[in-house]
Amino acid sequence: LRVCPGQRFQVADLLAHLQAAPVSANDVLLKPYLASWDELIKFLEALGPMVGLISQEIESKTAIIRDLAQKAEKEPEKKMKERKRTHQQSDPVLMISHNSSSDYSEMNHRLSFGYTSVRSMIKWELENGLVDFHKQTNSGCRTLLRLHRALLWLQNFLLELGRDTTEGEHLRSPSDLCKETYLRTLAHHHTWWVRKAAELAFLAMPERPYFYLLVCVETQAEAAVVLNRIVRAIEEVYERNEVALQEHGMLDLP
Ligand code: 1PW
Repeated sequence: LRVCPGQRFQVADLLAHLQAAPVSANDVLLKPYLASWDELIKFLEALGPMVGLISQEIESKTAIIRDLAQKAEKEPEKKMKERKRTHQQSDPVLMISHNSSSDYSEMNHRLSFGYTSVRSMIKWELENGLVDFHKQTNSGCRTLLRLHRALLWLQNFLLELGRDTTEGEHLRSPSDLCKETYLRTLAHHHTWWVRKAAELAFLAMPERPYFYLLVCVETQAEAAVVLNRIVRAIEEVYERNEVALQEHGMLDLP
């Protein structure tokens, strides 16, 4: 992946964050997940003032999860210290392993607390009664679900944009692809007014050459390679989150 000088959005950074997110067999680390969103927001902002305005909503969603994480940070540290103390008293073997900071069990303890990963967040919020299944709150879980739904739209859009059609075949405009994928995915979760605002934003979407510049390529074939790598990385993250949310009956949180 090429570096684009003087550009805020860097496709290599996006890919690095996306690839850093999957952890253990089925979990997603929240830090790189939210960092991926930071990069995706830069991408959206580059698409014009209307799209940028709408993507501010995404930014506020990432801020909600980061705030929750910050507030909960003290809590798990306290608990972990307690856990260490009890282990040290009862189990000399564990005591030794717990003294090494690179130890796996330490990492697993860390992973299972607070807002470290998607699954630890779900566990944490359920245990602390923070998830409301009947009315709207600002839980991390319902906020993640909003980001999750938006990610499916982005994944679909980038997939269509990266489709390398054989020569001579007509390439459809990003604006059309954006609208079509939006109606197929995220629009189902939006009110009439939000849908109209989104559709308005799509009208002002730039043409393909502009997208090529954004990901530092010159042809559709090159764009297809870059976009497919991004799409595959998004898919991995999306699938894991889909399963985690679904396992906890959280795909319809209000
Ligand atoms: C390329 C065209 C522009 C795309 C930019 C990103 C758009 C995706 C989000 C659109 C948000 C529009 C305004 C707010 C919508 C919220 O109602 C909705 N939020 C999301 C992220 O879908 C649901 O969140 P809520 O109201 O349940 O807190």
